[in-house]
Amino acid sequence: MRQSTLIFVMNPKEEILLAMKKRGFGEGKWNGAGGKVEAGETVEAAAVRELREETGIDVPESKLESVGILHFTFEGKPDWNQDVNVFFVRDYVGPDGIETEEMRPEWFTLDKIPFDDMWADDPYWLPRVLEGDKVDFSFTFDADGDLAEVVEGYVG
Ligand code: 8WW
Repeated sequence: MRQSTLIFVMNPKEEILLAMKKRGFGEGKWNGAGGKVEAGETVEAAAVRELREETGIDVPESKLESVGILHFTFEGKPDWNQDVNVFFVRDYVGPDGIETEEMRPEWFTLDKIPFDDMWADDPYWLPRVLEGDKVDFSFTFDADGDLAEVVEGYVG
């Protein structure tokens, strides 16, 4: 399965950095930074790279906290199938994210996360991760692109 990354930055005020995707996969949705792991690259190196490319925020790998894995199956679009490795960066202090060609970042308080303009699976797992859980979920989108099945795996 193709490996991808997804990175959420939190600041000391407990705000979360989301970015509006301006083009490509997930266009029109708020999300963390993220993208495909390239050949010869570790998942952590890919996470640091995507965060920098998409928001201008530069963190060392040591700041990445692995918070779970999401398995996505798209019944209409098997090319989109992927495993997404999710990371948090907590207590980030530094420059705010900047708008890039791909994304427009914005800080959100945790009670104002715009789930209506995010991927349909995000309400299943993002609140859990924000509570400190590690997650393992499998999500299936049907041929119409609607979320059709949710299976929670076991995280020891
Ligand atoms: N939150 N897919 C990561 C990514 C990977 C490859 C290219 C972006 C989803 C969230 N993120 C993603 S993909 C994010 C671009 C999702 C299905 N539901 N929810």
